[in-house]
Amino acid sequence: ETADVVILGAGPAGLVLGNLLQASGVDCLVVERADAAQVRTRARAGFLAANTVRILDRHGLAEGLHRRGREHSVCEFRTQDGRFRLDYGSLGRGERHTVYPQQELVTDLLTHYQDAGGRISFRTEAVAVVGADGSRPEVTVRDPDGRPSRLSARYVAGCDGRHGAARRSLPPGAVRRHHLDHGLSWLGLLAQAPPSLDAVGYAVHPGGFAGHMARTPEVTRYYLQYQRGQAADAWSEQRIWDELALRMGAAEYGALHRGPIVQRAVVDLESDVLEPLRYGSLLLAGDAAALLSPSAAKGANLAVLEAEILADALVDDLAHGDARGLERYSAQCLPYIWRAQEFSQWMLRLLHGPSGPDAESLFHNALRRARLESLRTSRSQQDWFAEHYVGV
Ligand code: RFL
Repeated sequence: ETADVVILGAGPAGLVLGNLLQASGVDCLVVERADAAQVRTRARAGFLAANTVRILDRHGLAEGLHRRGREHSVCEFRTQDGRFRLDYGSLGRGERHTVYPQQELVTDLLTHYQDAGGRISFRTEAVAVVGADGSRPEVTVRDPDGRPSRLSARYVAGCDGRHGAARRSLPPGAVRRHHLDHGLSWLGLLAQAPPSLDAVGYAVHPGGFAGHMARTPEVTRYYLQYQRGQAADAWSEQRIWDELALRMGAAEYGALHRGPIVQRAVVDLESDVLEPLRYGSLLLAGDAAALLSPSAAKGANLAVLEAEILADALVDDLAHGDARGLERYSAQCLPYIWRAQEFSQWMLRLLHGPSGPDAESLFHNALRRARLESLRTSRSQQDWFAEHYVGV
């Protein structure tokens, strides 16, 4: 089989790219390892930035999120010094989040793509990209029966995440990987329970960070800072709820709405950026291009932004013979990625402190307290926060 653009991965990056290419008449094929049902139900992100919604609007891909998503604009910090709220929707640029579960966005994108005649092969795993240094790259794949075959393309878009075939196919030294392991882990939870507060909740507690994020009226995401290496099922549901209640100050601020934990996964907090985001005819977008710690909810938003930039560049080249957009692609995306990394890192340091009783830990914790205090009291700090929190 052949296509002008073979897209690896049907996540937000791959499906936005597929939709935009399809709408411009560029011949493309999406190759996805999982089956369609898995793609439609994988719960992950949920907070879409205003710019992400503008991009999806521009291409007629936002109908579902306008119908079923909910606007969100308040976050609450809970610390040993008390709690405070930031109505970030009326600070900074006055932008809000749209809360829309990622699997619903992916489902909308997939439906739209297939209705427009877009081609996608599910249960087909990309094994490697070969010949990316030339003008006729190929993707070796294993079809649903495990049979190997080859797809040839003019360009391959690596949208297959951090463990995908695109990253694995980069020859040593071709691309630089900037990498930071934050040494922290979160237990990410989905609870079958309504949200416990009408805000994003960030609890900074001596026992560790805890987070609360609305998803739908029936399902809420929580995070608990968790010991690195500990199995996801090490804690009972009772222990999880008790720990969430403790760190979030439920005794003082109101009980949490408890319910069955329907999903749990350990996330080791790591960040990386590949530079450049291109190796010959292989282009990277989304988590394949850069991994962000989930502290500031930037990953899915960057994926959509990069997919739009990449689609424009590919259309310019394939439909109009103008390769300048592709030459600029990496340099155009990297400043957005690094700014998102910087803010995510700032959030991480706001939310976590070293736990030891040694002088250095105490110093860092005092700094963190000062940082929170300045966020609570300084209008210019709040404007800065709001601008970066909702922006990409
Ligand atoms: P995805 O969504 O991981 O999609 C990649 C797709 O590629 C497929 N694949 C392959 N297909 C063929 N051959 C192979 N060899 C393949 N290897 C992989 C996979 O099956 C999959 O379908 O990447 P994409 O499109 O780059 O999108 C990135 C986002 O999904 C990611 O950044 C966010 O989910 C990160 N993230 C969050 N981002 C936000 O903006 N806001 C949030 O609130 C937020 N919360 C989160 C998150 C990520 C989380 N996890 C699980 C890492 C919460 C969590 C718990």
